[in-house]
Amino acid sequence: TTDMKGIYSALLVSFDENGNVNEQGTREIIRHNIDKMKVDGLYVGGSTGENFMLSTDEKKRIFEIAKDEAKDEIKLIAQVGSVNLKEAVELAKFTTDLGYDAISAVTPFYYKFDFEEIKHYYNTIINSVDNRLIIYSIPFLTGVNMSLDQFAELFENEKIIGVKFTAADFYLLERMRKAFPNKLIFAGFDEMMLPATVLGVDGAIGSTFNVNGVRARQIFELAQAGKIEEAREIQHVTNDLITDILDNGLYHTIKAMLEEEGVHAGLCREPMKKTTPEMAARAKEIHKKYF
Ligand code: NGF
Repeated sequence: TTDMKGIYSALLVSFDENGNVNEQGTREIIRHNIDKMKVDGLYVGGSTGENFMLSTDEKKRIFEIAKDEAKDEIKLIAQVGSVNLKEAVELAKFTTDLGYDAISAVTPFYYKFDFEEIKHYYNTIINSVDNRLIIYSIPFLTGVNMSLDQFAELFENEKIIGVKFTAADFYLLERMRKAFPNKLIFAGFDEMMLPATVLGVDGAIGSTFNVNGVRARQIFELAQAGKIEEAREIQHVTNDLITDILDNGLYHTIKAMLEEEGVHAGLCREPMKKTTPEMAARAKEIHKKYF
């Protein structure tokens, strides 16, 4: 599992005026992440990829584009989770055949699934393929909170190698680090990367790394080297940036900032709104302020 450690951008997808995937724009976002942000990998099909608003065919096409553009230059993780378990299994097989280094799956959401159902979901997905799985835990969007004991039960399956931990519960994070020294833990909140790194995460997966990947790596590496004050200074600048981004609209603003760099990151998918001229103008100011 050590091969999977590092900094991953949660990949954005470029959509055109009609809400269709813009393949060329998406390829440019991928190249920008590899060539300029110097990420170790991409997390494809996550929240940032607007995945839960897409059809199965669209998801497959994006997985294909990412693999075709990145080849073996970086690591690729495919988020295949879906409340439609048959779709999740189909995508797990599809991305494993494409050569994805690992798959990931969000906890099943919307219905109040009990833990036995959640466990069945994960084991069904990963036991259908010859691959490894990273749990995607994001309680603030899914409403699913799992305990230390429940994570331990999921981790009994050796093919479940880690978790993307998008939560601010640092007590649980510390307990997980101690309990599972050999599982991979990825920090999911970019604004809390420094404390998460101090607690020993193996890497981070973030939306803002699509534009702020260089600072993100600095925070991660400085903190790992024990240079906490230097790391804190960069986290401060980063969080000024993230506050401005969140205030103007998360994915819209990151996409509009990428446009400032000549990357055709495009629009968001409905029901998300189209980026307004005001939002684009503000994104331009934010870009100028931090880069
Ligand atoms: O965008 C979200 C959810 N979370 C991302 C990150 O966890 C990636 C995080 O970077 C992710 O969840 C995914 O794409 O699957 C935040 O955007 C960032 O910390 C700003 O709050 O809202």
